[in-house]
Amino acid sequence: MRRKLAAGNWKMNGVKAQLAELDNIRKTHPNPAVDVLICPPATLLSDAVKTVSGYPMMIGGQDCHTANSGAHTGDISADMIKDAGGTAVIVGHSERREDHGESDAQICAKATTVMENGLIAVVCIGESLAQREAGETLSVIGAQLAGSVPDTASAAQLVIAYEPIWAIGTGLIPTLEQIAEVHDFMRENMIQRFGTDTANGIRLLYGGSVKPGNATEIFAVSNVDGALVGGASLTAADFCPIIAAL
Ligand code: G2H
Repeated sequence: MRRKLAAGNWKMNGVKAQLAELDNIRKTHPNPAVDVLICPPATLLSDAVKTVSGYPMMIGGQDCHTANSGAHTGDISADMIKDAGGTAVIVGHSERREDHGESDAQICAKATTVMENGLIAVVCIGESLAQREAGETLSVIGAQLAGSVPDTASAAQLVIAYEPIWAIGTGLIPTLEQIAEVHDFMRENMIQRFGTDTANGIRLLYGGSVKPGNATEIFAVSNVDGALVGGASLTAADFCPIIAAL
């Protein structure tokens, strides 16, 4: 049985004062049956790990390099995230794909490094509005899964987040039927590639404008095992009801 996962992606938001909200999330974490992951900016990783120490919450990175160390100014490695106490890393978020031109092959290499370090890779995929309107959604998702998910993936170390680009931070969300179509497709794709046992253990998250007001209906969709939440993960007041909805 897959454990539900509520993952928060703080993006480039938060200085030390933001740790008070992490503490509030820790204190009011409403559902011990749900795994909770918060990915703060790298500057807060160590402090965030200390804040949740002893509590059933995970802290993770938002990106990493493909290498564990080296001459890569400004980058951070999976090894460093692990050393700081992180247990997961988001890779391939559409903002990384767009802002930094990351390709599926690079994302696959990053996910591989994350897994080799014993961490969970949260691999993000999703179509643009133009691709959806052109009827290309499932072919885009299929190509991104093939290109971004390593062959070495295991159920324990792989989470896939479906984040339609046009739903990110916009307040727009796909219809429940559209979410179901993509999530069912992703599950079947994973079954074809990794077999039923592994595929049925991989958690598939929906991401893009998840809020307390829409979480319950999204989480009722087949093959939705949780959410990757941006803006609404920044406060306990928003994030805890989302956790509770799982
Ligand atoms: C999608 C999501 C978090 P938001 O990027 O990954 O952000 O919930 O703000 O749309």
